[in-house]
Amino acid sequence: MPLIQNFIDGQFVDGSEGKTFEKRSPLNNQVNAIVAEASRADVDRAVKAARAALKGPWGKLSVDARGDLINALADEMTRRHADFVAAEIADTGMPSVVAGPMCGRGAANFQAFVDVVRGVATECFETPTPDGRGAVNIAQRRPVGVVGVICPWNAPLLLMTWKVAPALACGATVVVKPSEETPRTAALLGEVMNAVGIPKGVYNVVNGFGPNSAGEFVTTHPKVDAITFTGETRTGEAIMKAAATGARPVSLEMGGKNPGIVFADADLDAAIEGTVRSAFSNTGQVCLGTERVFVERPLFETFVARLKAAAEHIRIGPPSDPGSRMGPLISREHQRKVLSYYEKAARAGANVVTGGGVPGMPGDLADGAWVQPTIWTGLPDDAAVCTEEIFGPCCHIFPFDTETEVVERANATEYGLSAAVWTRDLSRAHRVADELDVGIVWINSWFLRDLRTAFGGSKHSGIGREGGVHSLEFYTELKNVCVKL
Ligand code: NAD
Ligand code: 6OD
Repeated sequence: MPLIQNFIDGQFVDGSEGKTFEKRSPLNNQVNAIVAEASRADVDRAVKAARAALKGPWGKLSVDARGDLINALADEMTRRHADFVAAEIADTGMPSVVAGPMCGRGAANFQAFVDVVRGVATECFETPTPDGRGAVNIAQRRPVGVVGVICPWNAPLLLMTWKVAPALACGATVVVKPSEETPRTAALLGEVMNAVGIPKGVYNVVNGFGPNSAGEFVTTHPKVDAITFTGETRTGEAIMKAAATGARPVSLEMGGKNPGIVFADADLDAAIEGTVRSAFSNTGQVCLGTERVFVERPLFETFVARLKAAAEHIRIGPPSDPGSRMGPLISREHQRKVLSYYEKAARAGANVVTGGGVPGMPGDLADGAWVQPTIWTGLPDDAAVCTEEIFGPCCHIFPFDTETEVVERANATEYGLSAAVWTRDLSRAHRVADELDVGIVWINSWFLRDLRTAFGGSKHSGIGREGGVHSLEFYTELKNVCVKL
């Protein structure tokens, strides 16, 4: 049975209290790894190592030298792509068509932020002085310090490196707490860090859970200078409270209940293909997913029939089946949550267009966390399945009649992460995009990413923006140096 250890100060280590926990495969619910749980003392050691690295060789590297090392890391990740994919699949049960591109984003994240940091200009003002000689003000960007990185399980390597890459490119150091469900790729990245010579202490990984475990130990540690988090809104609120002690900055990327809006003039094939992805990709475990789909009335029946056919065409299966396009949910616990919404929808009187249960799976797969892709119609906007984030492969489709009405209904949620708008009328697309209370709007596309753009949510979906130069606002602090000439 593989043992997944913590990675502290460049070394793989067990928890100092000898505690471990089991990691189960979502495919069949069998234990497939033992994970060493970090104690408060281990987290303290990781934070001290990260702080020493800040002051040590890492802190002394020029931006270019640091960039060269990080690019070497990205190259080594690319060389070991298959190992990362295998690790991600072992933790999540994703088909390789899902895990492959997600893991590719690991290396891409590092390369993108090296480019950003190398290319960024610094602010400079010439200031008049009474003696006429003047002064210049130069804004220096200093690394924010030791960053606590708290990660979710739905796209483990992608989302972890989305934070670690800009932190390192900016010269900061990190203590990462991967999700208890997905410890493997964070550990593997430690191996790659050592292989390319990233100094010890720059990247640390501590395993465990949230409250009274590694998550809480990281976020309450007084020598963690900033905390970046991706996960549920409720967890983000707890982390923000922890960060209040010491007035430390937080960056929070949280939940969503995102709308897809399909106007009758949309390219129907593109809208169907995009909505299949936005509702069912990664078994619906994507924060940007569209669990609420609004379709203009003249297109409604056709759209529902086409999406039903497409959902029923998705091949569900284990990663060993090369034709599989949808894996299980992350765990039996998450399966219970998603199925509870499937039951709530049925009880509330939804029309179950397709799915609504568990697919029949052969052999020991029957014990896995499988659910059917599911589509509902007929519920009011305020039904629980239409307002609460389910994080499963499901969506409710509503008809709408006017642009004003659909914008109002799309905005009637506590979340504000993203939206997808499908129309051939670009003036309308711009008007609607302007009116939506979200951080990201895709027009005639979904999850089309450019890593230089601002990424984050409004309302309960997040605080702050990461991506491109926006990440620098979080991972660095400006120091103004005024030079009298
Ligand atoms: P989660 O909030 O349950 O857990 C996230 C991480 O926080 C885990 O590592 C967990 O151990 C840790 N944690 C839990 N309680 C903690 C505490 N009190 N203190 C410190 N750490 C704590 O989220 P999840 O279930 O892993 O991920 C799914 C959620 O993430 C969904 O809501 C999804 O929308 C959201 N998400 C958002 C984005 C985004 O970019 N906005 C991206 C991906 C996922
Ligand atoms: O693409 C990204 O950078 C990103 N943060 C994606 C988030 C996906 C959520 O599941």
